[in-house]
Amino acid sequence: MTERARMIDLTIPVERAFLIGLDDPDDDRWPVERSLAELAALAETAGATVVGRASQRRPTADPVWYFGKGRAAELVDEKAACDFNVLIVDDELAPNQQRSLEKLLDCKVLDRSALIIDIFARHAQTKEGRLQVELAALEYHLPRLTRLWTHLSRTGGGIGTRGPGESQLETDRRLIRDKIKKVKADLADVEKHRATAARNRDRNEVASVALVGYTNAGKSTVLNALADADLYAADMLFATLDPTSRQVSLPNGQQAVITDTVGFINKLPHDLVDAFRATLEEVMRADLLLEIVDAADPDFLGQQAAVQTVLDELGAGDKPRITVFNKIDLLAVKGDAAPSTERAVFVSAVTGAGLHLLRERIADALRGQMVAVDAVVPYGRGELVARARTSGEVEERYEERGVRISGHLPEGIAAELTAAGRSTRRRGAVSH
Ligand SMILES: Nc1nc2c(ncn2[C@@H]2O[C@H](COP(=O)(O)OP(=O)(O)OP(=O)(O)O)[C@@H](O)[C@H]2O)c(=O)[nH]1
Ligand SMILES: [Mg+2]
Repeated sequence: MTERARMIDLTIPVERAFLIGLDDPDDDRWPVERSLAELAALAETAGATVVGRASQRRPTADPVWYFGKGRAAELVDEKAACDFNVLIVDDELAPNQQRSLEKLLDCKVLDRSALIIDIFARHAQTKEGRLQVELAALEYHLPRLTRLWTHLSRTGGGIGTRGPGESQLETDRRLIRDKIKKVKADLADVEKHRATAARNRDRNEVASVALVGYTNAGKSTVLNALADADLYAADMLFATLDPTSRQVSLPNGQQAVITDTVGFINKLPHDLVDAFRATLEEVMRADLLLEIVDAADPDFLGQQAAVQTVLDELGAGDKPRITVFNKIDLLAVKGDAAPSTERAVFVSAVTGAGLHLLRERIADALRGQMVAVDAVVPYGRGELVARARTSGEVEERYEERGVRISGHLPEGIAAELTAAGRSTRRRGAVSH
């Protein structure tokens, strides 16, 4: 059992890492140096020390050696020169590529996906987050069991290592599959509870806004600034994993719930996207997305493309969206050089510049999704009037029959108001 537990523990001790990546001549979006710089940041977040890096110009990976065979062989000399004890590859490796590199270099070989899953495992706080990461780790390791579990078949078979017609490896795979089933069932349980909470929120008719964006773009800092909150924000990758919501007052008096969650990254492992799908989908049900972009990052366009890829994968690529170019305090060109538009706002979450305009744009965008109402609510329904006041943009006038509410509201509460108005009229008609 302890052996098994260790198998799925991705914790990396302090290690001397050497990074390698492909310099794809057809990809001008992510130059290899930038991708390796990001991989170095990931490696350091996971606790490794980066001691060197190398790239080879080729469009696709060699099916056996990742680099070409000759260039891969040179890594042996590089290992001797900088004394690395782990090789980290910038793309997801097939199990056989990983094996051949491990044999060649006689050290551990990790890929980008394993690294990202490791960081997620370190940062997951909630039960749901931990289950999601565990699921991703199990799914990721299932096809790679041959390498990880070799010590179990080291005895080379024999009595007690085989079930009827079943090798040890197959038994191990079955155990992992059983574990996956169990984690999925536990997750489904946790998610059911969250879905109920979400439905209750929907019934409250408070508009919901979700923050999305590349990791470290400043999502948590923006939410802190908008909501005067104190969420964990840090100059590190994947500081936030679990969704956190805060209520924010907009300039028109409307309230909105803004949710911050996990950031995206280039080549985000599919196993993670799948495992986090349920949480992310809840976020994606929001009325509006705020895409936070680190305007001071030289790769912000590539980051936006990576974010778009994940949003498309989640089926949220076309959702109403405001693009928030953050960190303008770090730009050389200050001030109004790039004027904000209806769907793009320039802010600094640190200095507060542009935040008022952002609040107004959020209110405008939410108003665009509301319907016009003009209804008289009976005086006995004060609770409905109070909800209308914070759900949208309305005027209240006190009339003889009740409170006249006119303006714009989300569809659900608008329908309730109209129904309440009608029922008074009906009651009135009967009594006459
Ligand atoms: N100079 C400057 N730094 C900022 C600004 N907004 C955020 N930061 C910094 O950027 C770093 C990342 O901010 P976070 O808010 O943690 O970013 P995030 O998008 O939530 O990141 P993850 O949760 O890790 O995906 C922190 O060090 C922030 O202080 C800004 O407007 N200007
Ligand atoms: Mg964050």
